[in-house]
Amino acid sequence: MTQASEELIAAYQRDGAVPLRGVLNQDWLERLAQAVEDDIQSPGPFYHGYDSDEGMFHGNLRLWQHHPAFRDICLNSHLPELAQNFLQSEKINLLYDQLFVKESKMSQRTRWHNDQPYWPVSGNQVISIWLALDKTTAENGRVEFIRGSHKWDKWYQPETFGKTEAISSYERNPNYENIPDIEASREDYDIISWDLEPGDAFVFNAMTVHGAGGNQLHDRRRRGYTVRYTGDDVRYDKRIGTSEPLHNEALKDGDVLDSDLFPLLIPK
Ligand SMILES: O=C(O)CCC(=O)C(=O)O
Repeated sequence: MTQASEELIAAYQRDGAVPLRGVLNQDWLERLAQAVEDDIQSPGPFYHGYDSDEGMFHGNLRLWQHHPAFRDICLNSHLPELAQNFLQSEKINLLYDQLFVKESKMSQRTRWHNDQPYWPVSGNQVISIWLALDKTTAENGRVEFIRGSHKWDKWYQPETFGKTEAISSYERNPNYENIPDIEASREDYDIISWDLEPGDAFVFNAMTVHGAGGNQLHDRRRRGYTVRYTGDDVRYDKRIGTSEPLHNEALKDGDVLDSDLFPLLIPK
């Protein structure tokens, strides 16, 4: 799959999230599955997982800098072209990649949030491709989205993920607001999601509000691997409260992203 249909691109623009089928072939699935095991055995410096009564979670980011398979899928696969399709952009930069492994019986939710408040970038052309490495359903924690929330222009205060979710290690940004308790009043929101087969993906805008259930199953993992790309209108913007691992000493506010940390992929 290297091209998205016009209907799907229109749905992405309207709803802020769409499913994309058959993004990874068997070869990619096997390479990424091995890369995930390698990272679990020997995680890179941005590991943020935990093992608790609620089960085991393995999270990590900027994996492309440490493993050839992650590097290849981010830089040299059909994904940059897919991102270009959805963003209708002349250029594409890699922002970063991130791994979310919910092992079986990992009951912790991924709390509701939108992504761009975490990231030191401004602009509308910021996209994530969340790749399912396992069959992903409501039972093992598929990602859910609020339809159209990318157009709310709501900047929600970043908080730490995981067990200690009440404790924020992100600096408070006075221009951000706290996210409402969406889980407590789900019926008030237009929540959308889709079951995915291994190799399918969710494609979503960085301002789309999303979250995910825990993995209730005892016999299936939920390995999700997200690659994030940016387009023409994106500039560096190191706002208060953004994620330190994405701060880039080579850039100042207002710069285009082209740099070692955010490589320009299209045009080559
Ligand atoms: O996989 C998850 O549980 C969360 C994914 C997510 O928030 C993301 O990719 O931005």
